[in-house]
Amino acid sequence: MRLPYFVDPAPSEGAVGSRATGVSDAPGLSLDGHWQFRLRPDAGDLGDAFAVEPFPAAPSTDAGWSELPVPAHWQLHGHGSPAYTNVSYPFPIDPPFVPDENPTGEYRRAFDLPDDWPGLAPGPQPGGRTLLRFDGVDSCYRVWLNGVALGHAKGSRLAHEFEVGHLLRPGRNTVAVRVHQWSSGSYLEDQDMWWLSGIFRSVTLLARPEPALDDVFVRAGWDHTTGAGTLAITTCGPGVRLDVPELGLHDADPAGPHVLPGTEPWTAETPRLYEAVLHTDREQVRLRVGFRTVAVTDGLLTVNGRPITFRGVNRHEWHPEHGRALDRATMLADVLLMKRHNINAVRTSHYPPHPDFLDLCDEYGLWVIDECDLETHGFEQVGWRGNPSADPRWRDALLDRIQRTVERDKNHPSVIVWSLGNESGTGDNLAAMAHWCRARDPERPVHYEGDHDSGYVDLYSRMYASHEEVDAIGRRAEPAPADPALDAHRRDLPFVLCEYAHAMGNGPGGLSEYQRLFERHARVQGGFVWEWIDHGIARTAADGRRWYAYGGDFDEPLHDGNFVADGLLFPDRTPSPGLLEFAKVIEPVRLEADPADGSLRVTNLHDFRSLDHLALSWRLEDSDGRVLEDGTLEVPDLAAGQACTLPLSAGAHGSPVRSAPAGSWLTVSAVLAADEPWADAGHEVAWAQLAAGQESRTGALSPAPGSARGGARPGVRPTARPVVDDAGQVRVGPAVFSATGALGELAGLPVAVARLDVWRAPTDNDLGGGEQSLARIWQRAGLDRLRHRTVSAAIDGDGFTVRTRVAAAASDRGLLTTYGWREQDGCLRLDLTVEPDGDWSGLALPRIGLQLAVALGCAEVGWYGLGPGESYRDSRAAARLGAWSSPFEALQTPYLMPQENGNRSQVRWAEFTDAGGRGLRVTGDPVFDFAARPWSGAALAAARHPHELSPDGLLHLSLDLAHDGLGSASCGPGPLPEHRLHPRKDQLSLLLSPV
Ligand code: IPT
Repeated sequence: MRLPYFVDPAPSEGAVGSRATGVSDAPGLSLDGHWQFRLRPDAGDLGDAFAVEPFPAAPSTDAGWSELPVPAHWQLHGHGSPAYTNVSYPFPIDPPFVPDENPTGEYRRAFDLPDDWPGLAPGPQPGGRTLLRFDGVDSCYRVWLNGVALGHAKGSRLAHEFEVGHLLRPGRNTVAVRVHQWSSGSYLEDQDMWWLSGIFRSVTLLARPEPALDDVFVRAGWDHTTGAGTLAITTCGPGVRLDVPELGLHDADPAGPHVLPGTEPWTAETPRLYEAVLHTDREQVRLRVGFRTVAVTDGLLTVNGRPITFRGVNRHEWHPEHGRALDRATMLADVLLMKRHNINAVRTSHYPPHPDFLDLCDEYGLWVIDECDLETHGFEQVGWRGNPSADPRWRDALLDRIQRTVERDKNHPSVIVWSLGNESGTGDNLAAMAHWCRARDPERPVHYEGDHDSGYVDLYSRMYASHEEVDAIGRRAEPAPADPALDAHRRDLPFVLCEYAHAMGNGPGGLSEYQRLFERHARVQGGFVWEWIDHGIARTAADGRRWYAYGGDFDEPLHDGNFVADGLLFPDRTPSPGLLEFAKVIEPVRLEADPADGSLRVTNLHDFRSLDHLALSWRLEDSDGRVLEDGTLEVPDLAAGQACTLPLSAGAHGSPVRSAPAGSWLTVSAVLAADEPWADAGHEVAWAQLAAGQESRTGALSPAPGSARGGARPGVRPTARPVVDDAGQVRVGPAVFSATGALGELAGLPVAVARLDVWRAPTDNDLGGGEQSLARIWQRAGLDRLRHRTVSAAIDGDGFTVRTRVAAAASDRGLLTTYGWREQDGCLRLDLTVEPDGDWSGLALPRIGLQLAVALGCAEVGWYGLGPGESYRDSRAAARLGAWSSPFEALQTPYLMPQENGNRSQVRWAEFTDAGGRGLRVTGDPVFDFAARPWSGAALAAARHPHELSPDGLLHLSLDLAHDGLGSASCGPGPLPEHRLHPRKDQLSLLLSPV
């Protein structure tokens, strides 16, 4: 029995061969807009009537019709609901079959063909074909024109064209499309993303003259030994001519090859494009040609003869309202955000993007690994039994997918690597895809991470490898595959991390350490952070607040929760702290100021570009952020990869580093000297800071004492001793304690909580790894449910000393805590000592600090320390020293799943004030970390979405000695050993005073 087309693994029927898209002057008609639509619950015997019968001009609601925009996903327009799974198929693994419950959307619309459409009107227009083009339909669809079935197709993110010229008539025509949510194609489209259906990219009618420039293949290389470009364009027939005016080519034979001395090469750093026109008597096609040669040479991936380093991201297409139906403005926003954050590469995980995105990558300059629309990850859950990658029945489908990818995108200079797909196990069909790729386009390497031994690929690729493993690979010391021939082949390949640093929630930590490995080992040619953007779906709460849904928010029976929210951008494209950290870590210029001799080391980390597009400036600020001195530095003439040292002397005062006042800080900044297409002059590309001044010998990034606003300084006034008042309360400076040591009032503010805390609301990374996760380990140790036992509370000379033992139920392990409270210069001083008691071996703490909750309607926070954004010990490169202020709410980072956030590090002092400017000041001796929230850590941990949190009237402060690292264990390694917070005897010293 013949399988229904949507179940048959065969790719498509009736569609013409795939081809590259160029900008043709032949007529086209967009069919985007409002279509009539109805959703049917299954794909059973539906018949052709909806497409064949004349249909009313307006949708007839009685038959279930309504309007739906094209392009769009029907689930985002009230028909059915989105569903999210990562690896699991949301239907039984029964290939190629899909359940009877198969939501099927029927689309139809009428359109009026322009009177002068070629082939229709009488007169001189030549005839030719007309193609009906679909740029993306999820997941399988059948097409009718004027009631005549044309064929069907699968491959959601791939283009298909159907020949319709013979069916068109003057005036009104109709087109109808039936789209099935589930098909055999769904087995090949198990990417980690929302299941969203429908016609989500454009539909266009394209006149194709005769002869037509239907497909062209531009090969534009660049010879780094001669500086000549080579241009050879394959076209579909004779009579095609080529103009590239800038290169002196007029009416040339496109086939060439044309050797063009003095051509400027295309690179992601210098995206030089040449306008070219191909023409026949009937058609002109505009192309933008970028000359570059990609090769794997001596074990390195090179472009134009030089090795490159990917500072990349994995990009899914996402918009919080439109899903994967992106407009050009959104694509441009992505490209600009990437360029402005020093990103130079994109892996189009895990399907070819909208074609406009690649045009933008060509234009603005991004290296692209263009990935085929293929993932069969769910078969892993059944031991890869039945995996289409290894089953001959699916070979045509897999080959069709890579062919449609390569054919569509082959003329983009930005595309330098083809990727066969993602997480599809391994098998002969993948190998066949690789062979086809190489035969069709020998000039681009082939990538596929799932080929662990790299037998049929040209790059050795791994995902989420630990720093240690990357280091071993960098040294070519990785374990060998069983087959020595494969080992020899793989050991000679360049290495990339196609995914690393899982940007889920707070994190990733450890980016700097990865970057150092990329710089240390030539073989390690960088990587692609997972991933670019959180795929949250915009929703509005009853109170009007906007929030972002993730898996489970649509009552899906099977889902993977917030694993879909793991990007460097929030869904509305606000950069997360992770993106700011990444931008800093991957700066293409490294500035390192040396306090010892007042010099600046400048390293040009570009792969191609000199520094002549940058301007260098410096600024000396005092500890209140006042600029004491500033100036510019001459930009050194450094070729890519070179470094030099500059003296930092400035102005009449000589070297700002050595002569500056104590507590001052120097910031050196590299900015764009002139406008670039992707950012204006003045945009900061790189910066460095260091402690200046006589007292700062180390230059370590920690604020020194000396701020005018720093409040108390030790030893200015004699200390007032604690007194016991009539009520038996102990008064210490601005504080009132109970006789048993509980702080009840501080600076006139009622205190609800003031005690040691070591817990944090688990981050996604703390939760990663299931039973092995840090959060589970901490929970098993009871760190989230510590009990406090007061051992003693006594006035002790100048101070009031409270000793407690802090421990969890059912455990004999504890923390001996001493709160040394005393008055100092009108402030309350706390020396908090913590000492582990019992067996803590192998256990790290989430944090150590004072939890302080006071009744203050906090409105504004100011501090001197690292900022302005949050920072953690293994994600702190982007934080700079300064005097910062922020509205209280803005200190919260709205991770889609609420979790620990907002920590400010290395803080000398902080002020928390209400609308009237009154409140609390905290000064560190020397420094502390803080987070300030309008809700408790427990409330933060319990909420599933940010809008569920409401202020409880208290200011909750975490005043911390330290935090555990963040790591990237939501998918990948946890914090590095040096970033773990193992308990040991430690002390935190703070001064608390009224503002
Ligand atoms: C990896 C996937 O390739 C990617 O699509 C995404 O799901 C990522 O994980 C996690 O967010 S695969 C995983 C088994 C490492």
